[in-house]
Amino acid sequence: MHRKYWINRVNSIRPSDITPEGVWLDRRRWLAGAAVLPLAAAVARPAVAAPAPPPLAASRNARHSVDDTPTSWDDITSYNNFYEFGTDKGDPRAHAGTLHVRPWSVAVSGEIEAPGTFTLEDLLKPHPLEERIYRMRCVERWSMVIPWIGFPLGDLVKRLKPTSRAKFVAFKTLYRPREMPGQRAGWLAWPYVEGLRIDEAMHPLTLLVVGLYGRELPNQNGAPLRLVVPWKYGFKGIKSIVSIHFTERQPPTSWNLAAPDEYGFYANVNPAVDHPRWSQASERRIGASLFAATRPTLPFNGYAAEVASLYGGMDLRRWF
Ligand SMILES: Nc1nc2c(c(=O)[nH]1)N[C@H]1C(S)=C(S)[C@@H](COP(=O)(O)O)O[C@H]1N2
Ligand SMILES: [Mo]
Repeated sequence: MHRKYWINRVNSIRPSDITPEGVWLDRRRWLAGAAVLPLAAAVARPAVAAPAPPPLAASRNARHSVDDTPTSWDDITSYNNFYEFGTDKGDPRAHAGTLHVRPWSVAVSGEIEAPGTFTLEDLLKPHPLEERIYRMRCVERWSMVIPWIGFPLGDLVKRLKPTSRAKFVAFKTLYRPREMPGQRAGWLAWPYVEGLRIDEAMHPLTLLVVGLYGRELPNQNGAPLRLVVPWKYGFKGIKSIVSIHFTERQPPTSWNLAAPDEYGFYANVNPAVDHPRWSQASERRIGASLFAATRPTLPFNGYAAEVASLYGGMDLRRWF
């Protein structure tokens, strides 16, 4: 893949410089980044949580919903990973109010019949929205249960008519450092990029998401459009998407570029494959009572019956 096309600014950072997804902070880098954040927030608007977004109607798809108790709205919208707004879990809610999510457009390019640019409205128009309650598992070993609103990515892929050379789909987040203070720090090479194999993108569980809990997506959760792949670690779920690119070759992904020994392209949830620095055998369910919080990690995050066949012949002990 042509890195230049995807990455505006490549940083020569070592894995030890990278913040969570479990890693320690390089103190100088952190201080530099921390100085940027309050300043940006003060200039743009005070760092207070935005009001809840407008309601968004969608009927529940029970067949694709789990029975686990959903995590609270407060937890889902205040404990976030969105490094464009900072590396602390509370930073996205505090700072993402500065992001303008309208107007919004999405470029579709590469191996498809008619490359071009859609307004968000035109992109969404043909697709009926549904609610699906999915498990969500971060590689940092916490999990949630989230009532998303969206539609299958596969329906959009079909509509875009990929050529026979389209083997992968690559996604890009907005690059707008004026509104995304984290992009003025070197935590990752911006913009954030992610990708799926085309059969993963076509799988009926893979969602493009525009809302949660009966409302439009809060900025901190990736407004106005994000990806959700429930059997993979959360970092695959790229937020605030502005580009969808079809390609013959496996595209670069942000966390793999930052720490190739730690974060793979496939990143399927797997209790048997440990992260180099910690076990993935168990997880902590955010908001659950002390006794119920720690639970075993499920293969493919509990979606093995639906997705394991995608990986026939692959060595699941590797997550690269
Ligand atoms: N653009 C972008 N997308 C991103 C991230 C990010 O930092 N930037 N973090 C990822 C990670 S590590 C996780 S766990 C999920 C968190 O989604 P949530 O905050 O809605 O729970 O978003 C993913 N998508
Ligand atoms: Mo994550």
